[in-house]
Parts: sequence; structure tokens; C-alpha cells
Amino acid sequence: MKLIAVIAGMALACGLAVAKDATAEIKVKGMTCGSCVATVKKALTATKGVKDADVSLEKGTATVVYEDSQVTEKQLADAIKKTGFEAQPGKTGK
Ligand SMILES: [Cu+2]
Repeated sequence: MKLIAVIAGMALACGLAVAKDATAEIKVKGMTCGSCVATVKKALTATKGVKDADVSLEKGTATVVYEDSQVTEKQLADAIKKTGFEAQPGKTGK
């Protein structure tokens, strides 16, 4: 019955690959140093549904990988706003 276990495992892996991850690029205004970046990143990664957050000081953006069934782009922007910075949801990619 080893073969069945292998097939079941493959089916499971495929199911996980299908689970939707969305990427949001949010404009963040007001960051001036590495500490600001860390604050924004921390707020994002602490938000439910967020898998990864990459904050750029030079570009003034936060690139967030999140599960769109758990959190919306607006909620991500709100999480940033709570830290005292201005946030504007931008384009969404896959
Ligand atoms: Cu700062």
C-alpha cells in the first residue's frame, strides 16, 4: 500500500501549491531610517495571514506576501498606518 501513500502525498502537495498567495506592494510614506523599516516590517509580519514582508526604505514600499483568504490589502495598509506611517495599497500581483 506504499504506492497509495505516495499518490496521496502528491495530491496533498498539489493542493497546497494551489492555495492562493497574493503579493501586495504598498506605498509607505514617512520612513527615514532602518528603524522605521523594522517597525513596518514587524507590524506586517505580526498581521494574521502574512507570510512574508519586505520593506524598502529607498523605494518607500512594502512588498507583502499574504494569504488572500485571511487578510486584505486594506488590512495590511491599516497595520502600517497603526505604526504611524502613511500607507497606500498599490498594485497586486501573483
Ligand atoms: Cu526611522
